[in-house]
Amino acid sequence: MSVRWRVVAAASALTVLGLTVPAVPAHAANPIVTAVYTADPAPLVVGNTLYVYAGRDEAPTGTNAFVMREWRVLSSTDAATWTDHGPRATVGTFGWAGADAWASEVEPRNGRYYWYTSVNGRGAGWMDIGVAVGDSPLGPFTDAKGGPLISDSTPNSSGLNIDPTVFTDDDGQAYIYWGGYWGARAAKLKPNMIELDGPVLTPQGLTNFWEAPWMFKRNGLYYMMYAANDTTGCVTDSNYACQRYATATNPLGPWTHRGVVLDRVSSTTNHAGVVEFNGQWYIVYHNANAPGGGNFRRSVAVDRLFFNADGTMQKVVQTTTGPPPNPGGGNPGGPPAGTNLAPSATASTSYVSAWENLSAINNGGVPANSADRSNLAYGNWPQQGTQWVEYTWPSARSVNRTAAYWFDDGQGIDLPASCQVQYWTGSAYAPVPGQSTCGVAADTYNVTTFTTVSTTRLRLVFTARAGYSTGLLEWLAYQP
Ligand code: FUB
Repeated sequence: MSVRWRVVAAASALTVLGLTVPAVPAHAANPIVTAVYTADPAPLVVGNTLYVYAGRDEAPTGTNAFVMREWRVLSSTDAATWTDHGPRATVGTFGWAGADAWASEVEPRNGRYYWYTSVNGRGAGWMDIGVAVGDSPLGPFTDAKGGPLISDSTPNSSGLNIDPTVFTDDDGQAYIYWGGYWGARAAKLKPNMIELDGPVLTPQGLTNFWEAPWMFKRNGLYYMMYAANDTTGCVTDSNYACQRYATATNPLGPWTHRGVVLDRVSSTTNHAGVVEFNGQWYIVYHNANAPGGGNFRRSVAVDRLFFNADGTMQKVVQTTTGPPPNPGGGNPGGPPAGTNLAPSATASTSYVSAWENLSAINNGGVPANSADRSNLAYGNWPQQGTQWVEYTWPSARSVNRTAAYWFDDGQGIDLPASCQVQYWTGSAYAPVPGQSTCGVAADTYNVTTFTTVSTTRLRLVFTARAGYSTGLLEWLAYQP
C-alpha cells in the first residue's frame, strides 16, 4: 500500500483573530501537517474529535533560534487525517507578553477550555505561563487572567517556567506541572483554573527530567512523561532528548521512573503528549521530518502507543505513515481490540534468517501491509516446509485468541499454505481446543479464536507453500 494521501473536505472559512482563514486540509501521514511547521503538540479529545494544540515554528532556514508567535489548532475524527484550523491564540492574546509562543496545553472545565501557554512576558525574568480561555475547543480564546499564572516571581518556580501540563483528577482537583532546565514543578489549581491553590512543589522521582512534562491517568495509575537528555540510556548526544516516563499512585507523586517511551527524534527538542481516542492510545510528538525542516522548523507527528499488561508502556515505533484511520466503532486497519500478552512473552522459533528479526512479532508494530517491514520482519528463508514461532511466559497466562499478520516479501517469502495454534499442556504440545480457521490472508490480522487455555507456552505452527519460505510481521496473543 502506498502512503495514504487523503484530503479532508473541510473548506469552510473560519474567522480567526479578525482574519478570515480557511481550515487547511491535511493528509494522512507523518508529519501530519506540512504547509507550516508545527511544534510542542498537546492532544485533547472532545466528543468524537481529537484536537492537537501546537505552536508554529516560523524560523527562516538558517536561523538557529525559535521564532514562535502563535498557537494553532489541528483536529481529526480518525487520528489519521488532519485539518489545520490556523492560529487560535497568539502572543498578542496576552497583553503583558511580547514573544516566544512556546509549548501549551488545553484543559476543559465546566464547558470552558483553558489554554495554558509558555510565553515571554515583558516583565522581569524570561518565560511565564499564561492562561487563555474559550467556550469551544476552537475558541475564540482571550486572556483569562490579565497577567501570568506563573512567573519567575512565583515562590519555588522552575528555573525556566515553560511547558505546562494540566490534569484534572476524577474528584475534580486540577493539577499543573511545568518546568525546564531540569526543574520540574507542580501545584494544585483552584476550581477557577486561573490561580494556584497552595505552594509550588518539587516533584520527586522524575529521573533526569529536562522539560516538557505530560500527565495522564490510565487504569487508576498516574503517568508523567517528560523530555530527558541524559546519556545514560536516553540519548548519545545531550543536545537531543528522549521521552522518559514515571508512574505514581498519587497525582503529586512520589514518582517511580519506568524508562524511555520515545527515543530521540530527528529534532533536538523532544516534546510529546499522550491521549486515548476511540479505544486506541496515541502519542503526539514533533520531529524535523517535514521538507525543509530542522531544529527550529519542526513538525507534529502521531503514532500509536501500546501498553503492556502490567501498565508499562512499549517504546513508540516512529512511522512515516502515521496511524491507520480510527473513526471509532472498531479499529479498522489496526490490531483487534483487547489485551495483547505478546509483548510480555519471550519469543523463540524453529529458525530465523540471520538478517531478519524474531523480535518483530511482538514489538507492537502496526504493519501497513504484508510487505511492510518498517517495524522489522521475521522470516525463515531458505527453510521450507513446516516452521513455528512460540511465546513463553514465566507463569501461566489465559489466552483465547491470536492474530497473525503474515510477511510476504514478494521474493522467497510468501504467505503460508496453512497454520495451527498450539499450546503447552505441561507435558506436550497440543492444538488449542475449539480452534477457528487459522487464516493465511495477506495485509490483515488473521484472528484465530479458541476455548481459553491457561499455559506458559503458545506456539504458531505454519507450513509454507511449495517452493517458498514463510514469515510474520506480528503475532498477537490475547487474554480473554
Ligand atoms: O518550542 C519551544 C520549546 O522547545 C518548548 O517549550 C520545549 O518543550 C521545546 O520543545
